[in-house]
Amino acid sequence: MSGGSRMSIRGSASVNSRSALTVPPKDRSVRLRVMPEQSNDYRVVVFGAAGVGKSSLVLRFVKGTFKESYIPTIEDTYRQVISCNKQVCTLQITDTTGSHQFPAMQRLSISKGHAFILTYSITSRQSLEELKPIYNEIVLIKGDLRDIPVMLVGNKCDEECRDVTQREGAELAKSWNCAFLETSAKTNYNVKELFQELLQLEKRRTMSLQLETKKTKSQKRKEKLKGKCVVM
Ligand SMILES: Nc1nc2c(ncn2[C@@H]2O[C@H](COP(=O)(O)OP(=O)(O)OP(=O)(O)O)[C@@H](O)[C@H]2O)c(=O)[nH]1
Ligand SMILES: [Mg+2]
Repeated sequence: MSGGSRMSIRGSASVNSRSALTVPPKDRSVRLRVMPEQSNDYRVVVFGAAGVGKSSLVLRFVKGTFKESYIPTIEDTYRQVISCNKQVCTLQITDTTGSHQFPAMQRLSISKGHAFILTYSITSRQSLEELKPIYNEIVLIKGDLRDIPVMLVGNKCDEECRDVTQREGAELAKSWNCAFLETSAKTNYNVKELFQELLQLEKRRTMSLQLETKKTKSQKRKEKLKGKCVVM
């Protein structure tokens, strides 16, 4: 497929750290400057077998769109501004490939990720099976998952030809000690909830999709003055 070799960056103000690797070797000082570790980034990684709807879920969440066509992904990164501990923070969503051709990329995404969305399609038992090695790899790399938000997601729940029951999904999630939701990127069912719940699972920071930043002193002063103004 023509889109098979695509590697793009989308979303407003999106930056893909991999793109920095293309800087010529003699420009190493520049490379260090363009890829600082952004401590206020919150990195969510979306995993799952090919065609389960990872890109569709992410695009539905980030852009509010849905396409019936299927273009396989290699890796895309999207960025959104959110609130973290009442400060502005960047939610970085990595939409990974469903093909198993890039294990090194998968390991890198796991080690850099703060939270994980493990997606299968409710129309394919095989896609649920394919999540198991990914989950094991996350456990291997991250160790204890108690402090790491993980969400098991059964997508395409608008489809009638179901191959995995809701109960089976919930039971697997229970055995993995993670949260579970069924979603539909097509009908926009539970998509925002998925990201909201994932952020709420983060116990080390207070995360919210809504921007609730602390007001600066000058903002507070302006608001106070506004309240005292009388239209003559
Ligand atoms: N009915 C239905 N179809 C969906 C849904 N989500 C995605 N699809 C369709 O499933 C196909 C694959 O969707 P993608 O989002 O590209 O799947 P993916 O998991 O990103 O696939 P890879 O990038 O190859 O790993 C597309 O034709 C989508 O239109 C959904 O919720 N319901
Ligand atoms: Mg994709």
